[in-house]
Amino acid sequence: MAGSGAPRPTLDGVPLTRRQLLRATAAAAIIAPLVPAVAGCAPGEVVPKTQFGARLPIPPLDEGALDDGIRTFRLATQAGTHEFVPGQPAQTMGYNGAYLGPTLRATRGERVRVAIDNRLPDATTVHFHGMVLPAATDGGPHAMIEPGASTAPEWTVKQPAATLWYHPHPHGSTEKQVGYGLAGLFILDEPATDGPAAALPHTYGVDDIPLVVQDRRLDADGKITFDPAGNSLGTLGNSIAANGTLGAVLPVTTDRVRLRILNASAGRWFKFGFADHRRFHMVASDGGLLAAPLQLDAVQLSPAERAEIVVEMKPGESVMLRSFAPDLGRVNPPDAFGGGKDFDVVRLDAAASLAPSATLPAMLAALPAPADTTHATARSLTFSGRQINGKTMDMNRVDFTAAPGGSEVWFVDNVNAYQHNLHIHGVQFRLLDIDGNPPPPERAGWKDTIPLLPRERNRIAFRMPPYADAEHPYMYHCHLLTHEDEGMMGQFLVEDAGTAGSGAPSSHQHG
Ligand SMILES: [Cu+2]
Repeated sequence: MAGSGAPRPTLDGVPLTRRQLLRATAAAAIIAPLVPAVAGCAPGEVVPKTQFGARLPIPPLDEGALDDGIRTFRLATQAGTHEFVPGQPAQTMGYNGAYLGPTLRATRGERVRVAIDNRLPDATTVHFHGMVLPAATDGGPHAMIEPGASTAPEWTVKQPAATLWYHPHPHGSTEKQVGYGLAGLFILDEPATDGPAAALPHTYGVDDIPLVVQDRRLDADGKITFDPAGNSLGTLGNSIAANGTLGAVLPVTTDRVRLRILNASAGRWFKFGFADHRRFHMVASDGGLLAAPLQLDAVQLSPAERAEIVVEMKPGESVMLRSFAPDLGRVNPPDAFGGGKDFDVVRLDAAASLAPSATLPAMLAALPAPADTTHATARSLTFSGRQINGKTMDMNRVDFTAAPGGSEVWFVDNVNAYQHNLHIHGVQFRLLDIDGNPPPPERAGWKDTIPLLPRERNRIAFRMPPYADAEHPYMYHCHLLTHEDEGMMGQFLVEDAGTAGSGAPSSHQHG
């Protein structure tokens, strides 16, 4: 494509003839842009006729302010309007803006505080997804912030550099609040500036690009709608937004660009790759850097998972970041539950000349072997319907207690014919095997969320958070937001030996 200008536009992935192109361009000028029409669109079917051209917005970078040595961020939830389709404002929610939120950024070892004002008419929480922190600051469903109220959780960052995120977690209404736009990235850095990460593209918004990808279910007026009963997975959208924009284009000015991709959808699986099948390097999973750059032609993400990838570009070329039909294991037929479709996400347009980037380092991080499982506490979790181990979430029931820093091995079974996934609060874990087989290399690093494909058993290992608290539980749940809202969640307490028991979180008091 280089040398012949931009690639030929396509509709439904079929290259257009010059005559069709002229006709399509003329039509687009009249009804521009081609609006995804819901009428006649099967549940979960993405309408592919998005025109690409809008510049990809970059969420503002917020490094907070030092207040008595504490890196302090301010987030205000608010209602607003946002135009997914130009001229068609949709009601939305955002942090410090109408839709999505700033990218927060802090360094390992720092004390951080997030001062939150809830300016919504509804109660909310702010959960720090992937953060290793005390349960009382984690922003789970017990940490409700009433309309007009404020809170300011603080903790010390004690984990490797990673791309984490924050989002609401009010029990029963997480899908709506995330779906209306409450989500943002939380980037952690290492204090050393000479480690392998220094050789990765790291200039925010220039060669280090946040990419919050969501399927949106827009109606004919461009408004956000929900369809939790439309599919076993819950709501599947008909349009793909990147940082809140349909058909976005990223101008690339360096010969390597890093994409920090978050699947912030309620229920959709993505399998990200490039339309020309070029290979790229994955450098980080949910909880931090992989041991070494991993060459791939696609990486699949279930809701809430992240991947950092580095892709090389040539001057003047364009390439589409595409989601290919995901591999859904025993899903049958394979195009059920959001499978079977390719669709375009963001187009990367390289400038005519590109600034040189550093070569990727051969090694990225000292990734320790997964925790010793010999003396671990073993637990079994069976995911079925909207229940874990036959139980629906009860805010007043603690499902188990564990020792601070205790070694755990969990056997996690999905007995359904459709997908679930698993997220655990307050920890980063490692995937040991899937049905007894080693995990794919893209899931062999630090994880806080893993897909649970139909009738698969995933085995994971981790250490419990080091923070004892007999009152505030951590959550574990399916991150398909409809499933979570409908009760596919449980909770555990991390307590010192001697105080451990079972019962409602409120029944435990420090002695
Ligand atoms: Cu689920």
